[in-house]
Amino acid sequence: MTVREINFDGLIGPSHNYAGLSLGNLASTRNAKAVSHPRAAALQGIEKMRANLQLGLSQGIFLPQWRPDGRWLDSLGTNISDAEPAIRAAALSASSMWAANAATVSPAADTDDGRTHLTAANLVTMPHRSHEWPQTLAQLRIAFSDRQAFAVHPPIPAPFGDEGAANHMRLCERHAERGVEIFVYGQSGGPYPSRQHIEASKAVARLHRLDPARTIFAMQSPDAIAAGAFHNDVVAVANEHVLFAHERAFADKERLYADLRSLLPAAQIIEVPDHAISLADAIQSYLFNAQLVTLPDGGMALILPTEAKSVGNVWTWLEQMVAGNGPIRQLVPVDVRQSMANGGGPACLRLRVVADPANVDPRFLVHEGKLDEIAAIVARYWPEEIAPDELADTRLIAQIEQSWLMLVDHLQLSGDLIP
Ligand code: SUG
Repeated sequence: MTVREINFDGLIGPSHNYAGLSLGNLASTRNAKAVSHPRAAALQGIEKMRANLQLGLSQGIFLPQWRPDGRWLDSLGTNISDAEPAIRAAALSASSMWAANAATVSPAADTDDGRTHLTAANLVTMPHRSHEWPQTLAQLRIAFSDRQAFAVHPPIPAPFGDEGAANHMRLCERHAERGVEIFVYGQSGGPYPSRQHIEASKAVARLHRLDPARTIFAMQSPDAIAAGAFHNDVVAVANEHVLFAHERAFADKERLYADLRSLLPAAQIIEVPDHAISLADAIQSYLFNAQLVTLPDGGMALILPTEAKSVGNVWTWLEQMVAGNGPIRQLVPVDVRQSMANGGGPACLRLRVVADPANVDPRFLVHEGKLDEIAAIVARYWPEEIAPDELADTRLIAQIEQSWLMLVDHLQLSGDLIP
């Protein structure tokens, strides 16, 4: 049995567009009504997966969702041509690409019944994301259908907002060993909503049968939310024994760091001081929205957006860090600009699952050859661009639907996923 970390990336769907739907997500607001490039977006995501494979990491995939979401529109008593523009855009959103918001995952080593638990996130705060969970849950139930290895839970009921792994960190000595799980929740965020509620975080921890003595609930700093950190993973990331975070990420960092160190003495906290990189620069560059991964040789790499190279002195700081004697040894910039323009960096695009790949439905695992096939489908069918006033165009809708069907059919998932 080889338990390892598998990164499941959300493939960017053919309806990817910039509708400015996420209040508090500065990139989404800034790029509202820009022309999007779904084909280039998906190919960028595929290249990121390829780069991960080349680093020797295990890679999985989640499929885009069926859009427009006719069921959701139906439940609102409307349809894609009659819906108001905001509802239409929400029904067409490709936001399930940000797989870090698909679910919260607790690996088997942390749970009382020795199974890996996954809870689909309800994403109730943002209307365009609130209808993601049924299709997410359907995919999780197929990918992790082995009931001896996995327990897949439906979402926490509203009104308790849950945004999944983006507000959850796990520290341990090695992935397969028992860890400490940290749930980060928000309480206030100035003009912006806090999307993760403590009631939801506590419910997930209970459902996952975690040891309360090894579970931490930490409040996100209201300053961070107000500055645009709508999820904790915009200002902090953890991997094995390393926590890499901005100084102003948490409401009470001293307490969090002390609790973590007492539960995991090996923990190494790399804090970026505000005077070195301001919260604003951290959020603009998304340096923390990185995949912090352990490479096969045991060193760690930070897979981060190319934007981190061009904001303030972020890159210089990072280069000094990797030149030092710390655990992070390598910087790997990746171009995910199409996703970044909606506030989604490399870490948003993936869900980490620590498990034995042999227990996962192989249709959700990828290798180079399969990525080539998926890229060919994307290149052939995905729309090249979408302008905001095209969202009601029946030809575009037909193209989006056909693209999805071609992909799902190719991956032999049509029998399971056709809505
Ligand atoms: O929920 N953007 C997403 C970005 C999610 C990033 N995920 C993590 N940080 N883990 C969001 O705000 C923008 C959609 C639009 O405006 O069209 C959007 O939903």
